[in-house]
Amino acid sequence: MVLELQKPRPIWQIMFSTHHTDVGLLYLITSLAFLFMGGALALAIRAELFFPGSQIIADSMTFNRIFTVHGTTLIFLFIIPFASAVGNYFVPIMVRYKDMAYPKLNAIAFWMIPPSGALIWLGFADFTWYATPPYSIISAPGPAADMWIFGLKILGVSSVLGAINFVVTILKCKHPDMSIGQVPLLAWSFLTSSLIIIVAIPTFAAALLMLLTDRLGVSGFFNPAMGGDPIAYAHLFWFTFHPEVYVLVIPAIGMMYEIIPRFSRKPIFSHSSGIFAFVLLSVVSFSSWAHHMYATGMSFTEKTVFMIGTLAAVPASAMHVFNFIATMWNGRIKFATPMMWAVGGIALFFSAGAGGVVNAAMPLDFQTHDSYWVVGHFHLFVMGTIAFGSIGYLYYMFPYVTGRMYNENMGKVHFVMSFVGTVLVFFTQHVLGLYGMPRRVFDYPPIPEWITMNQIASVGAMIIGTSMVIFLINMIYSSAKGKLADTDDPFNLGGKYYYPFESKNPHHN
Ligand code: HEM
Ligand SMILES: [Cu+2]
Repeated sequence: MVLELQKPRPIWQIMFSTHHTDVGLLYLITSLAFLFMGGALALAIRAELFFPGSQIIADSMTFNRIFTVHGTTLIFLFIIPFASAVGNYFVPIMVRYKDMAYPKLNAIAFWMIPPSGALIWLGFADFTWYATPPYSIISAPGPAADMWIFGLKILGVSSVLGAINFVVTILKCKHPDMSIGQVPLLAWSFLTSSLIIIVAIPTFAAALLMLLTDRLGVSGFFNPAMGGDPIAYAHLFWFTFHPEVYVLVIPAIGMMYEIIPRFSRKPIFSHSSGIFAFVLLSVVSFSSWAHHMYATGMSFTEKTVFMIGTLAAVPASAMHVFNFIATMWNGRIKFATPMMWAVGGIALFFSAGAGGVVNAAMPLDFQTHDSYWVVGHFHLFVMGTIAFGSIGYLYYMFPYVTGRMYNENMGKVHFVMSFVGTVLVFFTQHVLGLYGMPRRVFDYPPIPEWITMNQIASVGAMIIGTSMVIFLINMIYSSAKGKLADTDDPFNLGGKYYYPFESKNPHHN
């Protein structure tokens, strides 16, 4: 295993490197920085909603800016770059190749992220992560809106470049002794999610360009005053972003596939069904985008088709859950920190999926649409599953990357607090939605139930926030001063039962 931080090197050597572990490290540090920045905005939102009326945020425009940048940051600047960090670090090792297929392209893809992050944060746009037209073309203030559009445009290019690199590395550079069916499931997760990116992102790239020319007044694709149609934007947006939610979740599941067998001290129950479920998910991810649009006046037949298309994702997701349970069954499970995060993530994945089925059922969606239910639904996925899998994997890779061990007790406290916090915030938001509270609101009337539930949610968010401080201290302190890890078996699991990282990748530049 490559131990990058064991021999301290000047930071510029890492910054100008194109070696996959260095680029991985850059992705990792950047994504974690954005995790904390986006998380701070979430706390501001929950603090504001603790009481009805205006508390700490001056007006609704500022509120809109905060939650637009919060969502954009956590999805595009934390979750996706975090997955790229793991992919860069481990995919070449897993397929037994010396680096990514195109190392320079890889570094370029990374270096697109800081400028887009700067555009998004300095602009502080206000039109939600969805850039809702016609507001976004007619009256969203520039340059904030234009900066957001450019930021997202660059991020899209970066994702596509990264995805091409993963596909070529896995399919073309894997060791000839290794069949594609033997490639570890984590690498398969990058292969399938990269293929989704390559198919889906160009549509959004086109939509962004149309949005921009609309804003400049030279076209009217989405501008009703010029004969355009805002619903067309919704189709283009969701054609990209419904599949994109699987781009977010698939690598997190891949990470769980590394953790669960290792800490159950058993091989994965079914490698081939894991592959099959990834492939199936990436195909059906395209059959459901219009479930975001039931309320836009589609015909009953169209709605029914998309409802069935959406439900097709359920068995594919369930296959992963069964695979995890069957792997743990009769295993000698060790509940170290990474395992706790992975198992907690699976439990929340299951709960979030159940909520998704409710949304997918078109008649029920008329009740939940644009309410806090939807906020609860997708946060259970993005926080409960994707962030949980990612953070679990971060603890898992920590000794391999730094050569030191994190503090196990702090890791467990971090997990327990985050789990309790996540349940408090996002289950409560589902209920708030059923009580009729609309999403994306700066203020709400003093209805007693609404106040109580908003307060429970805000307290949950504060618990998560506190646990993240513990996490930060643990990571920084342990990477410098933690006790040295036994890099053959840092978690004391005995033997090399399931251990994909045997090879060393030499630096070649
Ligand atoms: C893979 C993990 C998933 C993620 C990350 C995710 C994410 C999201 C997001 C971000 C939204 C809100 C979009 C917005 O309006 O801003 C959403 C809404 C929705 N999701 Fe999911 N989702 C996931 C899985 C599912 C599943 C498995 C189903 C169905 C079985 C589902 C069904 C829906 C539906 C129908 C809506 C629209 C609700 C509405 O606005 O009325 N989702 N999801
Ligand atoms: Cu969707």
